[in-house]
Amino acid sequence: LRYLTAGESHGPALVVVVEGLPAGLAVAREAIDRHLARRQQGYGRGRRQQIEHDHVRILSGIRHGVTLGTPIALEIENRDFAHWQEVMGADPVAPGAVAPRRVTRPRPGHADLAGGMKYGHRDLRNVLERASARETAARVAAGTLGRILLEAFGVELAGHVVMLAGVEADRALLARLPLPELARAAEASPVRCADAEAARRMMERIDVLRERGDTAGGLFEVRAGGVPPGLGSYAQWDRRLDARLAAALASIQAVKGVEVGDGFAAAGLPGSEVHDEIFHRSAGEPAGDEEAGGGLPQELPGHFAAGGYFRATNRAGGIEGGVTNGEPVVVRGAMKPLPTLYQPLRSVEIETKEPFQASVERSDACALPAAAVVGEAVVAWELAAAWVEKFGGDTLSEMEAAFEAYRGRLEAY
Ligand code: EPS
Repeated sequence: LRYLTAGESHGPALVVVVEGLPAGLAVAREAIDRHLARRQQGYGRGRRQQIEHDHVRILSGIRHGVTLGTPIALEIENRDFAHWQEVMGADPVAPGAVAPRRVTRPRPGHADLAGGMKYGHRDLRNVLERASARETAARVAAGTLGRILLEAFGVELAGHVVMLAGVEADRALLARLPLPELARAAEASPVRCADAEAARRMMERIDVLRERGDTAGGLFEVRAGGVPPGLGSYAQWDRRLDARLAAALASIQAVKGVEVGDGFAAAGLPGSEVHDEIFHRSAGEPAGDEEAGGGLPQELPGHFAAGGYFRATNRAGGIEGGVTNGEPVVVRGAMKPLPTLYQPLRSVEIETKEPFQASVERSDACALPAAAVVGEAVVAWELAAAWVEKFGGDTLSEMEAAFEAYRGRLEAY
């Protein structure tokens, strides 16, 4: 399974080509549009989101609502292009003419200067147009296709915000929520945080920062439930699923850190407090209260039931040795505060080499809720890719047969 995106932020459109999905998978255009719309929401977004109303146009690979097994090409129009035709047009400009809206002032924290040096661009617009997080719309479209495949097998996903600009959600509270409830509560929150009290304080924090011309980052988490054991592999470094998820999350614009399971917190604890003990249902019925009456602890919500093995904790985030273990996959991305600040930062003009103070015309004060939706999409994609590798097949029914055979094997294990 693979995909490539193309498109500039203020160009005519974003496009994505997806290859490797089986034939026979029902895909509704509305499902892709729904996730595109979710990505555009979130408290702290700027004026650009009032211009864009992302919709997907399916150019190939899907006919009458069903995948053909051939490359799927999707297009998302940039409505803002209407105002940028002269700036972003593909045709040559008159000799000697200066491109309109030329950028020669690299913004700290953006790709501008490093990208200009790398490609020899004297107009930094050539860098920023592609480096922009607008590109994540295309990734949500692709990720939704992966998600639709996973959902056909009962896998559920939820992306949500756990910390915003230092305001922490109650993690113990969130950990107790079953995945559908977590997803519902996050969906209802303008900052995509399922802890309503923390969400209120997060919005206040965004208001304060925006007032100061500043920006907010934070931590988002993606959980996937109903994931069978055995996706990914310890056999080779580039097949380890945690490594692939980490790369996918780190590839999201402005993400500077990734955690799998308890991640950085686990590094400071003794091993006895970190590793998830293994139980088997044959030892008795789950009593729910191990301390009081002995018996077995409770299975975790989102656990993949096959074969009777389970854990009572999930500090590993559902992955051991680069392989899923049947517990929910839990990963986190740390997003830096967006570098496009109304409050100026010092930089250097690339023609004159003179210092200037970088500031902007429009920006998002916070895009963390959107990053949680993009996180869901890239996690769905990596899980779907591992799924296709394990269960193979050119058609969905071949894949279903392979999955059922595997499930039977797990029951007997
Ligand atoms: C972005 C800057 C802003 C964001 C944009 C990403 O765009 P503009 O410069 O046009 O105001 O709104 O995000 C999107 C357009 C989007 O759909 O997410 C950047 O520099 O990364």
